[in-house]
Amino acid sequence: MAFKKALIELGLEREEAVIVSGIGCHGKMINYVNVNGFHGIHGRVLPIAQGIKLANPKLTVVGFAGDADQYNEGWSHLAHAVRRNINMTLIVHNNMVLGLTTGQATSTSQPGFKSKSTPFGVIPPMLNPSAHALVSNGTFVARGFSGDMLHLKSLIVEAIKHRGFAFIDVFQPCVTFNYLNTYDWFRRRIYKLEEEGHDITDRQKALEKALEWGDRIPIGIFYKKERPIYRDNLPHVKDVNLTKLPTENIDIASTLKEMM
Ligand SMILES: Cc1ncc(C[n+]2csc(CCOP(=O)(O)OP(=O)(O)O)c2C)c(N)n1
Ligand SMILES: [Mg+2]
Repeated sequence: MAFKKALIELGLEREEAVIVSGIGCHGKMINYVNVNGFHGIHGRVLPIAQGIKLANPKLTVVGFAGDADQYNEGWSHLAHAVRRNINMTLIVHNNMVLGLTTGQATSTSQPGFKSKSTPFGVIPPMLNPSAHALVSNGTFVARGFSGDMLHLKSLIVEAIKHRGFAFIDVFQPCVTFNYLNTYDWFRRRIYKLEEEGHDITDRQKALEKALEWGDRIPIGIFYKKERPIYRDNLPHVKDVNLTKLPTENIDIASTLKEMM
């Protein structure tokens, strides 16, 4: 709903947006929003979404991934997408559990979380995606909560408007399998960065805030910075829509032969 409201607020027409999802409960986004969609494979939302944006820069591209999807299988893609700074948005539905496969632990599950895959409780510490995006030179790093839909909508609007790679980690409690990190659990801890005068241009402070976890957990924009997008440094294709290039005179027979 937050995403739909963001699209309406931005006045984007259906054919101007493409969403890409991975595999998991979150992957159903493709079926819930009536824009162009590509249901990808597990962990590979970013390669697909970045490819679409590189091929056709006119499109607004938004990737939707799950926490296992992006922070387990797709973890390394995140750092490289963040530093590459292709102009797109990634929204991660972080329910801190593998939902679709019925309740195993992910890399953002809390230590001690007992699940089918961790009967004695999760042993290692959690990964911190927002801090990871900040140290990987992210230009837009934010965190939202699905229990505050209008706040989340405003984050999505700002993310899509940002010229560069925008990343939003969204706490989206799984009411079926995550008995620890529930809506109530988050509501008791969450506070908004903008209500405490956080300076979104201060990277050190952003990192300090991103590392905060326990009785108080911040949501909002941690950090925002303008930096040339990937395409700006490719003068020969900077303003070219690759999907419009002629293909009639290209002979790929020799390339195909190499692969035989
Ligand atoms: C390559 C590959 N490995 C494993 C799976 C099995 N699988 C299906 S969904 C899923 C992850 C679901 O967890 P998450 O990404 O957190 O999404 P959620 O269901 O919680 O939204 C996995 C591992 C798969 N489909 N493909
Ligand atoms: Mg999940």
